[in-house]
Amino acid sequence: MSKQATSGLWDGLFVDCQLATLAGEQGLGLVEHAAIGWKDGLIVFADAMSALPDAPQALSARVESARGRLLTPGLIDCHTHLVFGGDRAHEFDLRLQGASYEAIARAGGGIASTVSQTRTLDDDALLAASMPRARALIADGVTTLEIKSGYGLDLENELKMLRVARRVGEESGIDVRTTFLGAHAVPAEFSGRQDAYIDLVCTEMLPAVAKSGLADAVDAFCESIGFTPAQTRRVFEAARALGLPVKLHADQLSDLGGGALSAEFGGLSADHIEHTNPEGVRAMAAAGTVAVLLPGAFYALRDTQLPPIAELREHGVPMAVATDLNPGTSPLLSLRLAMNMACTLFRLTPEEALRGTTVNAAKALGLADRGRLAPGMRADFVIWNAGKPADLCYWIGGSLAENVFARGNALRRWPS
Ligand code: DI6
Ligand code: FE
Repeated sequence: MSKQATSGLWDGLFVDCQLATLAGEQGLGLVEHAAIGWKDGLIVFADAMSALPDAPQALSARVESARGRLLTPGLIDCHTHLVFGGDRAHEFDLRLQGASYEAIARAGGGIASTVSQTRTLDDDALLAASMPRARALIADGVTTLEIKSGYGLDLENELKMLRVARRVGEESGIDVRTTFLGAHAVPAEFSGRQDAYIDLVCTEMLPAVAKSGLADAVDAFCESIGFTPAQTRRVFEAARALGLPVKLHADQLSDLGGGALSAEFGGLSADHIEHTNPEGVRAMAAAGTVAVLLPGAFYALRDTQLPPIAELREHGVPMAVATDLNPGTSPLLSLRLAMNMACTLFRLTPEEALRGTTVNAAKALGLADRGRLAPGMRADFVIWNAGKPADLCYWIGGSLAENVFARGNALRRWPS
């Protein structure tokens, strides 16, 4: 066939599927006896087979039956610290012996320990350390991944982390969104000089990061062991002046008004929010700031303060779910397991958990071109060894993804 003759054909078509399109404002948008077709990395059809404009073989040279299996949008992990050196397994031991996360951090462990281990690695070594973690997430359905810096804490090492994060995307074939988290902790060389470090973040690091084009957003760790609301505000003002959107590690260990602070700056999200008060929830609702729930950290720290789920529902704040993959408080390598934990620990419904890793996670990253199965969206989708959406939350761990498509490219051989 000449190129001319094939140019109208779709690149691929699944028939006999059960689609969870997530296309509506609510619910899962289930379509049975459905088909999905794509071309040039975008979805061209996602609807009932009876609505196909022609016979499947006439629409695409590559057609496969999904034999009734479930297809969903590719999962979006909208909060990770996936790029880092070393690990902190010894802190796991210490916590089991009774030490608190805060006490370990104050004694020079915690984030500072990962900073030392990350600074020693060059770009290639840091990439090599990070890729297996990315592959683990992707193998069970992740097609968009947010990665934060924050273990470099000087310009050179923060830029290195952001470069490596971008390379994770290039090497793996999925989309990586990067976030500058220079205000994650005070580096040892600024010990006792928190404000001087924030000066550096605002006047030197942020402008250079913005100029590099390596960051899509800016985050801060607003916490008793992190930065104060006043310091966070300075970071947000500097980000705003540079045109970068913000998001926040908010109210995880204490109520510092982080939810409201993120909302005040039109934040994409406020993350953790276990201690966020009703005023903060209302501010988030008004600003359209997404609540990113991180049950992996809640679990690992054996936290007992639940995020204000009922209030978030009542005020219609969109809820996302992410792994918070990091070496200290959430060494969690499965977004589906985070969904299971969100149901079991936070009492989300499986439907809320799936909206939380698709359409609402896209919103938390400011992305309108994914998270749903509809014509014009990126052809990011997963075919699951499952027949219904609740299965994705029900099974604890393991891998259920049979194949993962990012921009129409299959992770595994396809057609199979
Ligand atoms: N995200 C973070 O950035 C901190 N906690 C969290 O949930 C600390 C991460 C770390 O301890 O390395
Ligand atoms: Fe985090």
